[in-house]
Amino acid sequence: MAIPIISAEEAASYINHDDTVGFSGFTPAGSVKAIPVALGERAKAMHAQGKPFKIGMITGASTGDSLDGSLARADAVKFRTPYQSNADMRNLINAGKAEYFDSHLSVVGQQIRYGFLGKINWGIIEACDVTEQGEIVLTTGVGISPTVCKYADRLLIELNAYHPKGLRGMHDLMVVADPPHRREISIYSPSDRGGAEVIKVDPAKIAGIVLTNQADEVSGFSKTDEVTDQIGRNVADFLSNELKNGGIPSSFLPLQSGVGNIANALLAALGEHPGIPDFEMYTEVIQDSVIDLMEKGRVKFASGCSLTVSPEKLAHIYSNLDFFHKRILLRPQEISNSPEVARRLGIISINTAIEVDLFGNVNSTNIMGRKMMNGIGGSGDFTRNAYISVFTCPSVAKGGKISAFVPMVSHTDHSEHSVQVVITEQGVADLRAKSPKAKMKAIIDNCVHPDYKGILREYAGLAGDTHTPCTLSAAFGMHLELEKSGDMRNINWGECFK
Ligand code: 0RQ
Repeated sequence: MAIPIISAEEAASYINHDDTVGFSGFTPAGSVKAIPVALGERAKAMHAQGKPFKIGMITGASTGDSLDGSLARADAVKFRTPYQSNADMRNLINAGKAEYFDSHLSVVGQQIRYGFLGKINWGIIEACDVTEQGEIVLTTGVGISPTVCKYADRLLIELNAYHPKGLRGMHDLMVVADPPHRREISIYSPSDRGGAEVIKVDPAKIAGIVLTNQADEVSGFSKTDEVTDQIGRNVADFLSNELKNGGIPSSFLPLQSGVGNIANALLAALGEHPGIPDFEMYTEVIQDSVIDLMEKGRVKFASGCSLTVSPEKLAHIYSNLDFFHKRILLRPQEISNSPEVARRLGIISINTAIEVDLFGNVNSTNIMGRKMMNGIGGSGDFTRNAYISVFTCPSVAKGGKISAFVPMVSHTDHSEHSVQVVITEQGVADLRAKSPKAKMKAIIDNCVHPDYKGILREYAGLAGDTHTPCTLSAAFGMHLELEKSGDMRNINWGECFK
């Protein structure tokens, strides 16, 4: 039976108000593009007729503007999970117009299977190839696609000619069994394969194929600056010292690093550092910098969930597919971010904080404790299970008006029990085997911006001599000062400790 070729509009017409839809991709890589734009238009038309139209959106991680942007601008989102980074979606969420639940990325697949997210009516999946036998070859991002294909009632495929069919073989796909039948994931080094090259479904489940030819909506990175470059060098120096001191096995360990400019800068710094041997990555997002280091022989292998690279870099990969086939595997986020595998391999995790408190608790998600930025993403999957967990951030934000270091974080994503090392452009605070008071000293001495060292030392002196020095009336003093005067440097502790 041939699978019908349909238009994006026809595909969108199959989706009803209140449906829950699972989407392919991870970051803009592998996210669907044509159908969600048509879906946004359908929602607007329904709203114009006075009819409700909102869907539940389950994705791998963030997506491209065609998906998150189109549906947010059409006010077509009932709920959204697990991670987003689109400005319109963020505004919708922070305006209280879409229920957003932030989740560790490794658990999304199992939450679908356990039924925690309700029934999945539709799966919309981007592929570079679909056979009449129902074999689906994914593109640049895997995300939750294997589970969605298995658990959604029906599927719609965007067959995107932009991506070559030769991508087949770059994916390592599996859906793990659920308790009490789950067995170990048989990955003992980043390049081990445990699963299949394709997703296999009953072709009758596919309601239609929409033909597209569109690049992933990956935006480029802004140029690194002196601060991000210095953070990168500090991370590289720290890891090189650990190697010298025997804190890390001499063969080195697989690396996980987050996304964004800091991650890009620190990978470049690691690549340049003579004390860092050639290394492997067991991470979720493979960025441009990883590809550059692969070509220099510095990165030997990268296991990830997505190939989130600029269009130029992707074109380069596609014209050298044989080279990259041997060096890249893309896996479902349940596997790329697996706590079991992260702990077995002993990965070094490096993620970014929005704010950190004097004891090493990290806020990565909520500005001033209440406005959602992106979500926790995979940072918790790796941090909690790393051999060494590192958090990086610039020591100040907004031109110095905000200190990244505060007496108490306004929201906690990673607790002091999981955060081992904090690194800014100022230096490195190694929090391992330290009491809260010793952590406080290490952070103020090594990571805090000079403008805030005196301010935080004064707080520490006033906060009491308990196990975890803290005065509740003053713990959010710097946040309150920011709201009052727009600059944390104006804090007057005398008023807070009255
Ligand atoms: O805003 O650009 O308007 O000035 O927050 O900060 O320094 O540009 O950092 O883009 O790397 O994002 C934690 C959000 C950092 C990200 C976070 C302002 C600052 C700026 C962004 P402006 P930067 P980044 C792999 C792992 C969680 C998920 C994760 C993230 C903006 O890294 O989402 O780790 N992490 N996933 O000015 C107010 C503060 C602030 C502040 C910074 N204290 N108060 N604003 N900003 N600190 C990826 C996946 O899981 C897919």
